[in-house]
Amino acid sequence: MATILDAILAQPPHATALRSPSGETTSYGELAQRSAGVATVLTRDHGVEPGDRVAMLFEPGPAFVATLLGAWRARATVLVLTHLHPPKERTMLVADARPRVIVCSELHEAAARESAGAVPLVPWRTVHEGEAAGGFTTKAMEARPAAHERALQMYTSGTTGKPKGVILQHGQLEAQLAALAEAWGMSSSDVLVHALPLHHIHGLAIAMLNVLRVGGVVEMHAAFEANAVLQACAHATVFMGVPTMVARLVDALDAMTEGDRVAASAHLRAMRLCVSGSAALPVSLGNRWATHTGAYPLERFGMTELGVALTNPLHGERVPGSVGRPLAGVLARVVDEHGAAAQEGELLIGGPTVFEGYFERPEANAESFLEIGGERFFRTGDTVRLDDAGRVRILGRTSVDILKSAGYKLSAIEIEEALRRHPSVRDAAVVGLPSETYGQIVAAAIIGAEGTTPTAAELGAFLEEELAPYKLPRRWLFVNDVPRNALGKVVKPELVKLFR
Ligand code: MCA
Ligand code: AMP
Repeated sequence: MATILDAILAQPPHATALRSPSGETTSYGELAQRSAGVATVLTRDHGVEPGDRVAMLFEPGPAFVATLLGAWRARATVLVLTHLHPPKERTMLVADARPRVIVCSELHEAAARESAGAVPLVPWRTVHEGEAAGGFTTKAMEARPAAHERALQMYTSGTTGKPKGVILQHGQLEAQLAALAEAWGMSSSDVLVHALPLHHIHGLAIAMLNVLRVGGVVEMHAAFEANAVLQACAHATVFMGVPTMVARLVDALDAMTEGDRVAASAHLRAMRLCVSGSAALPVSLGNRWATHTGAYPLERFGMTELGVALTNPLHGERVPGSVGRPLAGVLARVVDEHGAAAQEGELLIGGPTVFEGYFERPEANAESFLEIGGERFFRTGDTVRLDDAGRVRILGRTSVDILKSAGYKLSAIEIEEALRRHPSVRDAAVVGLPSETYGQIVAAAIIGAEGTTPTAAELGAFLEEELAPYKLPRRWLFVNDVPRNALGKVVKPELVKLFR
């Protein structure tokens, strides 16, 4: 089986792969050349062996993509770090993954150094110097990972305090993107406006690699900015985003003068595909988007562990509030609490797109998979309902401790544990409050330690050092106690009501 790396390296060398919003381009040939340089430096100068993990910290752009492809040419497993994390969180991921090296851009060298511990750094400039020093080794030019080798280790929050490393093999990633390409009609004529973060599978694979795999153009934005994205849509065919981005785009369209809005709407109408995913798209928001663009967004369901598993059709009826049907090759089952087939219950996914397992988490791996009819199924933790036509509607998570805010999956437990590390906090309980724009907003109820009066400003500042900004509570409640059941466990649905 060919891998995504094979597909990208097989694109016509002169064709444009990447474009910056200001119009600088990088060709597939340049990516091939640069990634061979990265592979040479990693293997020759840093002893990276097949199966090693390589971490990377870059801003979006050609060096990011060349490093990803170069690490794959060295047959390493890639861990994408982000500048959005505070040093403590990055350090924790590095400690868990134990990469052989961290490759970093000049911009993020200080941040990478802060999180590296004893792990050697490979600053981007040394890749240039190393390339110049020795040329490319034949080994780096020719090496290719096999389908069963590990491609990515991506961290996702779970029902424990510590994020888990999701291991995706090259074959699994290829199976995910091959099915997507077929369902969404991806081709080398596609131009994607890309403004998603790259440390999650949505931005990295579902959007970016999906387009590069078929020889299209990715316009990479450093961050999401609604007006810049709308401008870029004038010369693009595809946009993919989370519902919060859809909300920001619709707000920006509403705020335009009529002339500007008519022009922006015309560009959006000319695009062939606008996808919303990572969290539920409110139907009212989907309808507002359709009013401006002439089409309801194509909503689909995905997970870090699976890529996209279910989708509405490219052509044909997109049912608001539904995430559609399984992609080709994806096996979907709905089971009740006893594991029996049901119309409503937990969604299980099997087939070649399902990840290998969590990195060094035997217990999580034992709990996460079920065998049905000789087939391995992953327990998604999502409660769903099947309609008579076989379409799936997501009803919510089976655990109240998993939140989705602005498309990011968050663990309430992780945020609570961080809060409890503050000396003025005796106990903390975190819940998600419903929000049209963000899906859920993080809210924290705090029980202060005796003799203290913690404030939101103080706890917010403390948490900024501990957790990514998108995990920080936006609402606070200072209480003597929280609703609990007879066993003393917090009753979170009752706690949510106290924030109203
Ligand atoms: C920002 N704000 C928020 C939140 N985020 N308020 C409440 N909850 C939030 N989560 C507020 C800020 O307080 C601020 O308000 C204003 O919004 C702007 O903040 P800023 O930090 O600039 O926000 P942003 O940078 O514009 O971020 C919004 C975003 C970002 C671009 C939507 O969250 C994002 O990139 N999300 C994508 C996450 C993602 O890629 N998930 C995929 C995971 P004020 O102005 O009042 O100060 S993979 C996955 O889920 C699976 C596989 C799948 O299916 O795809
Ligand atoms: P992540 O771990 O960040 O990959 O998030 C995966 C989770 O996002 C899924 O288990 C769902 O709970 C949620 N999700 C993704 N797409 C959708 C969607 N279209 N509608 C509702 N929830 C979604």
